Amino acid sequence: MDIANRNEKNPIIVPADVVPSVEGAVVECVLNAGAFKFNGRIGLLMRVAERMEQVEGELSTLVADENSELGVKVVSFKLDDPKLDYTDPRVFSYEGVPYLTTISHLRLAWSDDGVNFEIEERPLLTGSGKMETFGIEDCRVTQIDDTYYLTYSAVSENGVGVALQTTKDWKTFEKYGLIFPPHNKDCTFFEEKINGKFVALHRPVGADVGGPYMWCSESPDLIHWGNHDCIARTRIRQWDCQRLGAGAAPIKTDKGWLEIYHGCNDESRYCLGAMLLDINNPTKVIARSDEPIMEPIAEYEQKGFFGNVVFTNGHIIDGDKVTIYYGASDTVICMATMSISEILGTLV
Ligand code: MAN
Repeated sequence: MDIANRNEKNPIIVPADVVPSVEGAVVECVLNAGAFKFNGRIGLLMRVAERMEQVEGELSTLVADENSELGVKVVSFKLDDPKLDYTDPRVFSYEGVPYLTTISHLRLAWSDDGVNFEIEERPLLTGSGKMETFGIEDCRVTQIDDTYYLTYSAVSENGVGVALQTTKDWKTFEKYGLIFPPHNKDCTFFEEKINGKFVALHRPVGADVGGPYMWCSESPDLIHWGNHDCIARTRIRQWDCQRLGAGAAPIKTDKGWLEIYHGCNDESRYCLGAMLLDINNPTKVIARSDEPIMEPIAEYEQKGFFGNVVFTNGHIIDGDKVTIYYGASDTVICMATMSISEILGTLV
């Protein structure tokens, strides 16, 4: 059952609102934003996906290149070249070498009311180094005391891993590099240490045996991660049968940690559901959504760059209300509110 109250202004941020980061680039998608509070304002750390204007008969994309003045270089292929494998609008390969169709960076937007956002003109963080040549994506922002922990997908020809940076002022950043190597994404920290350790949910992908399952790991120092435990797997014939991954930081409730997560079925339809984790031992799943709590039903959630997607990695809590910022159809940013007690009531 879809229990989301969609904002009447949806979509609240669209690609045309965002100034491209380099001349000649087109912002194709603005999506999957981390959300946080700073100095009394609401911040979104958005994923902005760009490529150059497409030429007929060709497919071109951008790859980070520290030697070029713009920081990116254009790579193009002829669409009728048999070595090109292009069936998914998000990814393609040429002679077996993988590429993304767009390159993403992270950009800030600020708001006083949580609905109307002012978007910064320049990227905040762009891919850098050999683990981020295809860009950085889908950042979760977790605040513990006065530090913000930014966990995001670092994408390159080496694979997709999880990188970490921290900041206190949104101006200076400390880089930790990859904390989980490929393939891994959908990583969020809990908003407090548990038993004295940082705790993260993340999503490695088991090859042959195993799959894209949700794991929980802990660390004393953000560098060394251990006590790895697989806490939730895909469920055959259900809405999350193909893959699943954590959204933003788990919400502390008197019933346990409430995690809003995404799941996808064999038709690549992305929905949101929830799971409840034990308050002292978050590797223990107490309850989980049988049915999605949000499904792609609005037109902007069904049609776009990659349709039939609702995906969240950012929310703001206010008492019983959770405001969910979500990417719709991998194209635009939307918002919806839900009652936390109502979500808890749907779990079995
Ligand atoms: C998947 C999708 C894309 C994303 C790549 C790399 O194909 O989630 O949107 O760009 O993975 O992370």
